[in-house]
Amino acid sequence: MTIAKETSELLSKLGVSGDALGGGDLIVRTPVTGEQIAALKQMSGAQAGKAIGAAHAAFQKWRLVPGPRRGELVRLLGEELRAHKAELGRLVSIEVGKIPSEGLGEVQEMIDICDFAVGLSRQLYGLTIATERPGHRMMETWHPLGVVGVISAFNFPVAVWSWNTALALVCGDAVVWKPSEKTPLTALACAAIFARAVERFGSDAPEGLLQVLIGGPAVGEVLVDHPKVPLVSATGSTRMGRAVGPRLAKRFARAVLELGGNNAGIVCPTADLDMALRAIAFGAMGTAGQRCTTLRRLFVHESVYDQIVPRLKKAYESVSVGNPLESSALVGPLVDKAAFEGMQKALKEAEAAGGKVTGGGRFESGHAEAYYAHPALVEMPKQVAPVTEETFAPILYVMKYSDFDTALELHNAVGAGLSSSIFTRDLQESERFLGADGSDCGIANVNIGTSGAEIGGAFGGEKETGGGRESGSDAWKAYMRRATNTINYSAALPLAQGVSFDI
Ligand code: UN1
Repeated sequence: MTIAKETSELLSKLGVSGDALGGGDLIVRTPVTGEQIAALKQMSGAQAGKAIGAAHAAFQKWRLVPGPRRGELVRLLGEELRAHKAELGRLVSIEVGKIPSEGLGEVQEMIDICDFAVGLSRQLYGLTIATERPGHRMMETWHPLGVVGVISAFNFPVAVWSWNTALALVCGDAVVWKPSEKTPLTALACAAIFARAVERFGSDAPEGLLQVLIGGPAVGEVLVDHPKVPLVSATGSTRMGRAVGPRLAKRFARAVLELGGNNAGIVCPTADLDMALRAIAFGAMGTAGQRCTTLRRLFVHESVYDQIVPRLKKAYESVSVGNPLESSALVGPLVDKAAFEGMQKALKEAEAAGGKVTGGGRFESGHAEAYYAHPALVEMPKQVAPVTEETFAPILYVMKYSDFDTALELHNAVGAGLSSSIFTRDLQESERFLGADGSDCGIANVNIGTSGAEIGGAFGGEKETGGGRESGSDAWKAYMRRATNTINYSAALPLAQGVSFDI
């Protein structure tokens, strides 16, 4: 069976009709072979505006449904995802090129956030605050915010949508989703799965709670500029964030930005090297280096450099690259030709700057339009470009250090600030790394790689990563508006701060 045929069968099982997959000019290709698997019709700006209007109408009803009842819809969504995990996971593998366990892992991440959000639907807590006035009570209330715009990237095409959507729904919001042009099919599948949850939920789920905008930057711009969208959560490159952030600021809309990462690890003298090796291999080569949390820079102490780097090189030379649908390879394809060319350009620059490259060449898959690369390990004499920039491909730059403070300084000396890790059994080093003058990233780990975060924590980073937080902890607060309420139940009207104003 061709991949195109399998794709349309999977989609039909998930509830997307074959008619939706043809007749348009948005060509969807699988990176696995490069072949076309769909040609979707794109939405016009006017259609996008209409969809946002429909979501806003749905929001006005949904905000009045009690939180725990809203949680029931997300519980059903989680059930549907459990029931369709295999099909959706496979579709992620086809559309992104992820190996099967990572395709399934992404759906598991969706299930996990649904579970989290169901619990949250009964815990949208506000504070009761001590008031300085007698006969008064002060509290805060969290209310639904409005239509939440979600802009997602190709590399986690469904999990990132679910982080935002599960929270937005229990918070009483509607969602308008602009998926990456590279991965619209998994978005259509999610919309069909969601529609089934809505159907089971019953009539108090208003029509139009989720809208999907299929198209390019033009429809994304309608979403970003629309006055009825008070929050846009956007995941993608720092370049995209630079375009989106100021437009949102201009109309005082909220932004949750999750942008580039240039994540680093430090391997200290006391590190468990076997553990570090495995964590580094997954962090740097997993998902073919196409996670925003991928490990891209490694600082290794001079006393262990010759023990771990040769082993790492061996792992790079022997790692299996190949078709994720037909083999048990650990590294699948890059998303497209541009990604492969970006990788080659960075490797050339690194070599020119004195880097010694292991791997990095094209893996011949037998498909001229598919771009597989052998992951590259580059020993660099120092941290200069291209090490300081994120290249969305499996390149790990390794640098030797002798002094912990210098390593920490270099660790933080890049634009992005998403994820970081240290491998050590020395308490002082680990605590320093986690401390106020340690890692400057939104995620800082000890004896764990940079990627593969659980949904329970807030996900996001500082500096050019954009500062947004999605997923767990109290990230939900961005999806609601807070009202501070002061209630006077006395017969007097005392003014705060001792002010008198007697008329
Ligand atoms: C992303 O690459 O945009 O921590 C998200 C991780 C995953 C999410 C990555 N849980 O690697």
